[in-house]
Amino acid sequence: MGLGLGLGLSDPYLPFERGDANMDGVRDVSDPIFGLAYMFQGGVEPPCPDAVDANDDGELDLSDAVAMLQDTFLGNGPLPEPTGEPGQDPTEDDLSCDSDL
Ligand SMILES: [Ca+2]
Ligand SMILES: [Ca+2]
Ligand SMILES: [Ca+2]
Repeated sequence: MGLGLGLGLSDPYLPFERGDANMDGVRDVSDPIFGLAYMFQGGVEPPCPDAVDANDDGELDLSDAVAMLQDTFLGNGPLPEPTGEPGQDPTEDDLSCDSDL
């Protein structure tokens, strides 16, 4: 761990967009897939677990992937803030943008 490297990677207040599970700046089908892979297949740890918490209930589970899919394909959104552009989580829970779960 070199000093100055990875700046912001473990910042719990990193701005994020809810539902952008893989944090690539785009919300599409790859996000619920990313979330599901992490939750059920031991996939890559999300860079921002809070972004994966699509329904903002403080837990990562199947309902979050469902919420992402409904928002993306059925227009059932919007998801809880922050949406549209990266921001902070307005609600207190156990999730954050810290990469350590
Ligand atoms: Ca994405
Ligand atoms: Ca959730
Ligand atoms: Ca939250």
